[in-house]
Amino acid sequence: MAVQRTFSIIKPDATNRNLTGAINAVIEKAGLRIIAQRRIQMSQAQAEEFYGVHKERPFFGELVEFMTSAPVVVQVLEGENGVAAYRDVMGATNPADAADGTIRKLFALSIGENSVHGSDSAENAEIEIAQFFTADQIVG
Ligand code: YYY
Ligand code: MG
Repeated sequence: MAVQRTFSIIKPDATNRNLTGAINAVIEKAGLRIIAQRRIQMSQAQAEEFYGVHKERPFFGELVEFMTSAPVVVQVLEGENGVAAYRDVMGATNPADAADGTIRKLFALSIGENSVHGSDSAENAEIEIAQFFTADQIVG
């Protein structure tokens, strides 16, 4: 597997608790490089577009409300097998199922307030990165 980029969001439950640096330390310890990063207030339209795949799910309204409730940190990460590597260090969606040492086990509050997003495929990583970053903002 080659070096690959993935898209990450540090979510409102984590920024509210001042955990950006602590989460970045776990990311970097896992061997992933943070090659772009910006703190933003996500708009309703941005959150609806970003999570569009989930729009028919019962939790969609709450998810959009949560993602727009406080600032988030959007990031591009790069590393060997980056998409899978970040999913591994994030841990399971529900922190109750997340392995020891993962970001969600360490920091997540619930299945909804689960501290981080990470792309689930290389194709989605490209789409998600392009929603928040231009090529010149990513310095690998
Ligand atoms: O990729 P990942 O974040 O691990 O989970 P997804 O299945 O893509 O769901 C996106 C997001 O939606 C999840 O991080 C929390 C929220 N969510 C929820 O609130 N309740 C669920 N039963 C499933 C997902
Ligand atoms: Mg997902």
